[in-house]
Amino acid sequence: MPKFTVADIRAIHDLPLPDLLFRAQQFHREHHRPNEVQLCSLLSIKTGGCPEDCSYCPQSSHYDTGVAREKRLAVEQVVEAASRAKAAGATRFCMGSAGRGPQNGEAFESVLAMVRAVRGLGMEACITLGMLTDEQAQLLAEAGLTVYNHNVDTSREFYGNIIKTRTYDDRLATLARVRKAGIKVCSGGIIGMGESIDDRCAMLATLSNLEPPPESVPINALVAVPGTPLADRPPVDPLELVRMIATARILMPTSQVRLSAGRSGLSREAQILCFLAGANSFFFGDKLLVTGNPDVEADQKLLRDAGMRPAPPIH
Ligand code: SAM
Ligand code: DTB
Ligand code: SF4
Repeated sequence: MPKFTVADIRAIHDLPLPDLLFRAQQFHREHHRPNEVQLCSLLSIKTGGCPEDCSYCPQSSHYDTGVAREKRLAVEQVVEAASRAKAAGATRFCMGSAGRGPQNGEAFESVLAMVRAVRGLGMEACITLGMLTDEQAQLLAEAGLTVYNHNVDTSREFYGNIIKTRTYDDRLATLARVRKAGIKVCSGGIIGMGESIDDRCAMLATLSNLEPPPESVPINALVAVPGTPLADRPPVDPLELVRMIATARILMPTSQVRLSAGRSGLSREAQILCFLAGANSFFFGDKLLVTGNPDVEADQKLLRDAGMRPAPPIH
């Protein structure tokens, strides 16, 4: 028996917004510090030329988006970026690599060295490399990886409309391997791709019924990139993002819920509603993987004006 059915989740999601926010706040205040947000820094360690066909992704080689294929960064470049991020207040460093999954050999050794180096700086290390084998998950665990990001992205039913080169079960199998290796799980999804509200609730059902649920749940609003099949999707209504975050907070009270891609299109007020709804982290820095993010100065001012502060490192 699943803990939550899609109908249970839909009933929460559709509550009057004041009731939804109040319930989310109750869970949020019980398990988290409501005036703190964790600052995460994101770096693309290998950009572009990806063989997968994810319809939202500017890095897929199936679409002409102007994102060039680049060489993998050197370990020193990653250390430099992580040190800068740490000095600016980030406590988690997230590395993203375009591709279906990592190749064994020199490239994977270099990724392991990046993980060790980030951990050596005293930061949480997160990485997203696509599908993993058991052995790769084990090696990442041994290198000290804190958490692996692998999003389910949407509902099982809608998934085939967005990605044809792999299945929902492939995604779940990698998440199970990560768990088995003893690495924490970061998994969430994207709204604004043309999915229904029931698809969003079904995605939250998949995540919240995992045992245990992911420790970290990124909620992305689609960044519609010219050249991708989703280029013409209208922007997400910020109140729909607020509902999604609040529902995730209620279903997964102890997880970090992350306000991820799509902040550039949000007003300061909408972002503060997301924090009230239970988001307790965002990406800090002028760039996501290849698209833009709000300026660091603007984010610092937002936190100051709201009387909020960056969360200290968790040990
Ligand atoms: N290749 C790896 C994979 O697919 O697992 C890792 C990199 S991929 C860019 C990581 C996640 O970023 C995707 O699963 C998706 O949820 C999110 N993402 C990518 N492009 C996006 C976009 N245009 N808007 C919002 N989220 C996006
Ligand atoms: C996640 O859920 N969002 C981040 C991270 N995990 C790797 C990626 C967002 C990418 C946004 C579009 C881009 O810049 O490529
Ligand atoms: Fe490749 Fe990941 Fe982009 Fe999909 S989301 S095209 S797997 S980089």
